[in-house]
Amino acid sequence: MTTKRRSVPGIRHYDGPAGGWGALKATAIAVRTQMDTFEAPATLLRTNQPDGFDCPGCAWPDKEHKSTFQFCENGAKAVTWEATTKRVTPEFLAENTVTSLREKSDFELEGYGRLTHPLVYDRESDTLRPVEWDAAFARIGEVLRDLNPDTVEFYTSGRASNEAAYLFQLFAREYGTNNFPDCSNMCHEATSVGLPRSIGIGKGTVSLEDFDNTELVISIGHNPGTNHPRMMGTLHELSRRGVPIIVFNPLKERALERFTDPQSVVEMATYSSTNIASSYFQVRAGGDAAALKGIAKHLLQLEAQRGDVLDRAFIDEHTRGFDAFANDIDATSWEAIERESGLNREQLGNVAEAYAKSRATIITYGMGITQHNKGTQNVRLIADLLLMRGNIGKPGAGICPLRGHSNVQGNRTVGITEKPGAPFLKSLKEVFGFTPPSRHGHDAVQATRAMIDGSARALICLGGNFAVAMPDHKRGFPAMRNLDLGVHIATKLNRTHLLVSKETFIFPCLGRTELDVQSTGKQSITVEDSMSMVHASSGKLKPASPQLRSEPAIVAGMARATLPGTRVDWLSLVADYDMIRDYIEKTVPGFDDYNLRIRTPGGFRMPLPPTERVWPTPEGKAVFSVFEGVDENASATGEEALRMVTLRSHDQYNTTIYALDDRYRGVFGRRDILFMNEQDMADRGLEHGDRVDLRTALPGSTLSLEDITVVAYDISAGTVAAYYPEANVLVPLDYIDEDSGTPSYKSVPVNITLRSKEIRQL
Ligand SMILES: Nc1nc2c(c(=O)[nH]1)N[C@H]1C(S)=C(S)[C@@H](COP(=O)(O)OP(=O)(O)OC[C@H]3O[C@@H](n4cnc5c(=O)[nH]c(N)nc54)[C@H](O)[C@@H]3O)O[C@H]1N2
Ligand SMILES: Nc1nc2c(c(=O)[nH]1)N[C@H]1C(S)=C(S)[C@@H](COP(=O)(O)OP(=O)(O)OC[C@H]3O[C@@H](n4cnc5c(=O)[nH]c(N)nc54)[C@H](O)[C@@H]3O)O[C@H]1N2
Ligand SMILES: [Mo]
Repeated sequence: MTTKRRSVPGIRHYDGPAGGWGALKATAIAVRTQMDTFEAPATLLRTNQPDGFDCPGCAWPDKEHKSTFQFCENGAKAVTWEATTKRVTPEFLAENTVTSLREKSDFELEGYGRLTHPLVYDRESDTLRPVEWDAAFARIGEVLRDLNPDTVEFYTSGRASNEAAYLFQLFAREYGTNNFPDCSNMCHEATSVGLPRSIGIGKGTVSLEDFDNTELVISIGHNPGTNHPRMMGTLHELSRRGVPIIVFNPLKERALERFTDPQSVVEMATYSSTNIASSYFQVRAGGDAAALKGIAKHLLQLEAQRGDVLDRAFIDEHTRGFDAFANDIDATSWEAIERESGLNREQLGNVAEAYAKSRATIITYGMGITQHNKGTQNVRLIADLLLMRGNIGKPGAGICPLRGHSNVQGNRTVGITEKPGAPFLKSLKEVFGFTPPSRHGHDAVQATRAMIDGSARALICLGGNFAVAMPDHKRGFPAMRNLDLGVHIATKLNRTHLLVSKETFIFPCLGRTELDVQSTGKQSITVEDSMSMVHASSGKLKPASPQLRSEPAIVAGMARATLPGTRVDWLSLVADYDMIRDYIEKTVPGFDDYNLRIRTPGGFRMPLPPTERVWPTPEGKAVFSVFEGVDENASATGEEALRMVTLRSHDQYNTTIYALDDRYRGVFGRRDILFMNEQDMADRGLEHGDRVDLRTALPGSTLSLEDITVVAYDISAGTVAAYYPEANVLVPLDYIDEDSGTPSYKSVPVNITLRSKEIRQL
């Protein structure tokens, strides 16, 4: 539909491909505004090189970590953001009260630059003041010793290294709790819960080589042009080889349509681009289960006609539960599938035909699948579809969850989990000599609930921006301020730090790009990427301030001050990270010869039994699931409700806002946007540029977001989209996937009311 539109400030149609010269220009701007231009080229060249540091941007792997510099605009932004020359000095903090800083936007807060000193909140002056490291540790120890360990929450954001995360869990478990809310709980928890039930392990099964051998990629609910830009090189190559790429996404995302590879001299020189998606299906938000069931249904019908579509031998030998799965698919009506997915039978049939033809298929997925109240079941349906044709454990095929933070998968591997298994606890006890608690702890939603009801008294954060990343700020923010103690290990100031508790400490830490020297010399840390490759990372830059300490050193400092009778030799561990890795090797399976193997370029792969068709499920087989019906759980109030998804812009890293543009979606200098389908707008009498209020359309909810501007966009009918974290105020805390606890950030029913026809001037 093309109606003539009013002009709205900051909104321009973006016609070009993704990538290309625009990406180079954006990188140059990031470097110019953040970094010492003298150091920038050398730093960027060390990203993801064998002797360099792991890019803090995303968890997409690198080809053997040996290739020459892989250009990635958003990787470069992540690096320049950390390697910025801007500083939050004690003078600055003396002049700006915490109350006044809370008035600033998230964008401004992080924009002040790197933290330089350990800080304590001084209530009298309402400022953050420098404090001596040891005095801070001693006070934290005193407070923690007085608290019941189960009233303390230990939050991890997925940028922490394996070494830091391992020490963090060791500290908390020796102290006495399994309260480990972590960013994974808001992200791929549905994968961590769903995949073990289906294939026995909560990780993806594909490697980069599988992409070289695949015949079909189905990409569901992720936006790689922004969030995993190095994946675009892979998709670009596949498309040029003629491998079909079928996309399911409610929004037309430019990078999934057309991409100019900045590594391609010819494309850059000729301003040409490559089409990425061979077919693009604008599924309704939350309609993926219906779509997947539609594909499975057509596949079963083809099998009935032809008999050669299912991999019968694989199903018989390697799986359980196929009949129940197939019966449910048979019983699901096309009418329900079409209604819920927003796609028709013919479209889904075409996907099934392409799938039936491919001898090796990969399905990739992201937050569009997991952040729903049937997220775990969505993940399992993807596995089911792959199992139908034996697409797990053979070259060129498999399941590929696109992880979030660069080491979120590694954090989980080394023990950041609120539900530790008995073997892990047993080995901790054997190796360290203390008895770790076995009662389950809190995940992110449970931790926030405990903070709200007052039963949690302290929050210790290894990175991240917990309060802002979580749903329902209206209840979450005051809960933070009600705590006895808040401790934040961070590189930059953010809103969670400023929601000061009775006592608050902020500890500035080294980032990935910086040199980490301990008493035995230079240290490397290790990380695990989305494809289970573990490798070393070593920063080279001079630290942002002489006061900075490494994350392992800070965790060890707190542990020593809290646990007078500790069984762990914290000082030796911090002196030489090889020793931390030796302990990881002794207590976590899969790290044999850890220190040796990370010294080979490219590192090593963690064990992935399903790739060899070994299924560590209780049944010893891969297990089909049954997704009852096709619907999300939500029963929206009101006929008119639309389903809101919350999105990342191109210029943001989670709650870190690099700049206010979202170039591929045609938004410049603002974020107060509601993307809307033109028919949905017309049905409600709304025009491009109208200002509206949103209300969460769930029974009993009073959540609202005021004054957001409607922008006509190519988005599926019934779906609207707004930016994260601004729209988190509309997400109820209890609106979660019950299986995994993941908040349903991608399917919040909302009602829209017109606020003003006047166009907001920027
Ligand atoms: N530059 C940059 N890189 C990042 C991040 C960042 O913020 N910035 N964040 C990191 C983290 S922690 C993560 S988890 C990943 C996130 O990476 P993604 O999974 O790509 O995350 P989102 O931006 O939330 O985008 C989800 C995509 O899903 C689509 N979508 C929404 N709802 C649905 C649905 O119901 N069905 C389908 N099929 N699609 C849907 C949206 O239109 C959008 O294109 O990226 C990581 N990398
Ligand atoms: N509505 C909505 N909400 C969401 C999502 C969504 O799609 N929609 N996505 C969810 C997802 S997938 C995730 S992963 C979470 C993200 O939640 P978090 O991981 O908690 O948030 P980040 O924004 O990544 O954290 C940014 C902060 O990390 C600190 N930091 C940066 N680098 C380092 C470092 O090297 N070390 C340390 N110690 N600190 C560092 C900086 O102080 C910075 O302010 O948000 C979730 N929230
Ligand atoms: Mo994430």
